[in-house]
Parts: sequence; C-alpha cells; structure tokens
Amino acid sequence: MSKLHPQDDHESVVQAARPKLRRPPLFKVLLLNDDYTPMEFVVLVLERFFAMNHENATQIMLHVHQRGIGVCGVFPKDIAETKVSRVNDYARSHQHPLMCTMEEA
Ligand code: TYC
Repeated sequence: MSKLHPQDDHESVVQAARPKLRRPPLFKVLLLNDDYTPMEFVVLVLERFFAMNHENATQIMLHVHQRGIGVCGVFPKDIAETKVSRVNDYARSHQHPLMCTMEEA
C-alpha cells in the first residue's frame, strides 16, 4: 500500500453546518374602538376568541374604548390571521362595526 505524500493528506475537518435559525415573527392582534359596538359585545369577543376571563376582557375593552386601540394577544402569523378573520366575521354577523387587525410585534 502506497504512503500518501505529507502534503497530500486526505484527512479533512468537517465543520458542522450552523444554519442561521430565525424565530418565526409574531403578530399583535389589535382591537380598534368605534362608537357603535356595545361594550358587552366586545367583552364577549375577548372571552370567546382570546380565552380571557371576564375581568381581563373588561379591562382590555375599557383600554380600547379610552385609548382607541389595544392588544388582544400576540401569536404566530397564521394564528393571528385566523383570529382576525373570526372576530371580524363574528362582529359582522351581529351587525357591529368592530374592527380587528394585526401588525408584526
Ligand atoms: N366605544 C364603544 C362604546 O362606547 C365600546 C367599544 C370598546 C367598541 C372597544 C369597540 O374595540 C371596541 N359602545
């Protein structure tokens, strides 16, 4: 068996690939104030679609009522999109103008 020339060493170091991992972006689901949607309906929406208890839901509803906008929760994109459309569909099906939207967190 022939010996390798010292400069022709076939051993090699394999560097483990370390692909840059990025966390999937999160999205804030936002509720907007309006003059017509009843407060109790907004509380119901927060309880039903964001699993809030009555006290928490009331607090968020009042925040939105007073400040114009508020965060209902933070979710991965597909979950946020589903919540936004469920809330808007539900509000529309009850003839309320309540608006739910989302933005990157
Ligand atoms: N401003 C509404 C009212 O006075 C209540 C309300 C709160 C509406 C929050 C929308 O996202 C909202 N009836």
